[in-house]
Amino acid sequence: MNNKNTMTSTSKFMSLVLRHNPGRAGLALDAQGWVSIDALLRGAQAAGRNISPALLMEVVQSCPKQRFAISADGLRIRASQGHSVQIDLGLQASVPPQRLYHGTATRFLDSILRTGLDRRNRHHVHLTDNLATARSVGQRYGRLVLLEIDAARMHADACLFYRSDNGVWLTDSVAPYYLRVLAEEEHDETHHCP
Ligand code: HQG
Repeated sequence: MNNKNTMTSTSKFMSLVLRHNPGRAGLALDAQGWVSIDALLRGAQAAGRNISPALLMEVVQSCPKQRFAISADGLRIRASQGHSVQIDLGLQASVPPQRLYHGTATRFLDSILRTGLDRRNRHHVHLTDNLATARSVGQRYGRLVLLEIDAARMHADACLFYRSDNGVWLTDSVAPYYLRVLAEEEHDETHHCP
């Protein structure tokens, strides 16, 4: 069992390489974002990081968000979502739940309500069906504001949704008229009517 700091810093390094900067470990991702695990471990070593196969497997398996996926043959790895480099995860469009959520910071709110949610540096706007996840995502950037997205209406309007392997809902953008700011008393899942 590796210690928590080692696990967190390894996970961050793997996210950096597999989502944003494969060159950091001298790698190129294939068109679907996969890279050989051996090459990743060698590249990490060359970049001054000692990641053993056991540490890599522990990071993959214990990640609460299941950020990484291993190929069926066990030889390759990729990030399940969150990329800024151009790859095609090969996701099929899916029917979203009626409502989805996005947590963000109050300082972004004016801009979001004016122009909608856009994907910024990532491939997609990230949404969740889970208020607790939306809360923790939004809190990373400052004072939390929770947005509810009328996903049923977007779907009826032919907007496409994808669900990543680790359960994140992805879409290209969300126009302001599909958004509603949740009042603070709606922030708690247990008080929220379906
Ligand atoms: C905001 C984590 C102003 C948006 C999570 C967000 C997620 C706007 C920030 C994943 C805007 C982008 C992604 C607009 C969007 N004006 N601000 N028009 N449109 N924004 O980190 O969704 O831990 O790229 O609200 O679980 O926060 O990395 O996206 O605050 O799934 O695995 O611009 O990251 O996963 O921030 O988080 P991000 P996100 P991991």
